[in-house]
Amino acid sequence: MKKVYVAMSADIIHQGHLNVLNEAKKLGDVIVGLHTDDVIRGYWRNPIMKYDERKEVIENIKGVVQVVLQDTLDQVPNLLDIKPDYVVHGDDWIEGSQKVFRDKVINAIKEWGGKLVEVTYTQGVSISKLDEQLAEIGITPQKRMKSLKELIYSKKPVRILEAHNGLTGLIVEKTKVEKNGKIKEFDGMWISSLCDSTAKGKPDIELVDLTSRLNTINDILEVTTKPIIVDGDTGGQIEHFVYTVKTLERLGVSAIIIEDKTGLKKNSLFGTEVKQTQDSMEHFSEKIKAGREARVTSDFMIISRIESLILKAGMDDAINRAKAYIEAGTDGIMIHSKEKDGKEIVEFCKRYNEIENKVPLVVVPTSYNFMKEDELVELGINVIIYANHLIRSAYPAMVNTAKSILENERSKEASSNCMPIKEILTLIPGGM
Ligand code: SPV
Ligand code: MG
Repeated sequence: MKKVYVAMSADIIHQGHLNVLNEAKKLGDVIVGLHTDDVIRGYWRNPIMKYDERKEVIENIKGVVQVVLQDTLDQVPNLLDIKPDYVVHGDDWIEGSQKVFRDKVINAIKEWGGKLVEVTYTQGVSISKLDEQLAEIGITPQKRMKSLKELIYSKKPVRILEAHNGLTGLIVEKTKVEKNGKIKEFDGMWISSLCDSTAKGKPDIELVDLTSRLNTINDILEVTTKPIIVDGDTGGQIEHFVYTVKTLERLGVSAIIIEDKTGLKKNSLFGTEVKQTQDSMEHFSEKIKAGREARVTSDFMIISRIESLILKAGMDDAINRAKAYIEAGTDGIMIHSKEKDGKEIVEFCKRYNEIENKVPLVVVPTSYNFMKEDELVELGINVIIYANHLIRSAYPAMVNTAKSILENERSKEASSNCMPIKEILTLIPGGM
């Protein structure tokens, strides 16, 4: 029998996969190169089914004689090993980001006279489409809550973007780009105190109360499935904080981040320009402990945000606080900095990595925005939060439109910067 090689992720099996495997079967014994969980994470997201589960499914498909592990997107290392007579693939890789892998395969199999057979792509079904359909079905609070921890312990970086209403939640949920053969998207949402307050026309001073914040959170929960991290400001009084933890956990929020400040909270990006007071290490540790005791499951994460660098209390203070908060049982540390050169973040990370019982590390690179995700991951950072970028980009666009209407005494000029009426009408499905 001839050997036929088919590479796939097979995360959700659909008729497109069966079509490719059926065509492969006609040519000989089918060997499936099954992508490892890391490969799937590398080009997209956490697989829904783990490698062993996917392997069991594929092994039981008629015509498949063997499943081998494929630990790179590139098939060539396995092909050199197996030297199949045929490689079978969908014809969707002739153009686009997967083309480089196709070229490599053609080059490699030439050596032993192997042939590439391309099967017509099954229109209307794809894993990303099925994924969207699954998202439309929705998610339970428990499943959503757990998903952040699962991501943090399996993927680097976990990429989070600010959302302050249902629409921005949908943007975070759905926006995807394809780059170098990888699908990039955000892993979850940050409900920023700054953006939530700004969207309500209020200052970021813990003025917008929990009930009002919960309205925003609920709007986002209703139309999305990705994990949510809530900016909990200082967490307030310990006696109040325990209730906040219970409420958020019950709703299916994945984490709350509280900052070690006390008194009237001002936004950290003001730094020392305004009066801001750091909480004592001991009192804040008590708050963390109380929050931990209040939650029902350990799936809900309580993350401690250190303000020592913002308030110029020094690197030693920041590191000592990290150790104390870890001791108090925090599930993660967020280190904040408003320096543009990123140097203090680099230094903090180096020292933080030496802490033996360290927990996942979160950053908000608003000021040191020149640093790329790879660089931050290299420093040991697990979660990157883009904390305010949707509202900051929307506001100037809206002001320009308002000004244009005033200046021109009509909306014609402004319309070129607006989305077409047809698009706004159909943006949210179900309106017709
Ligand atoms: C927020 O987004 O509200 C934050 C992050 O707390 S920062 O504005 O940088 O302090
Ligand atoms: Mg905030």
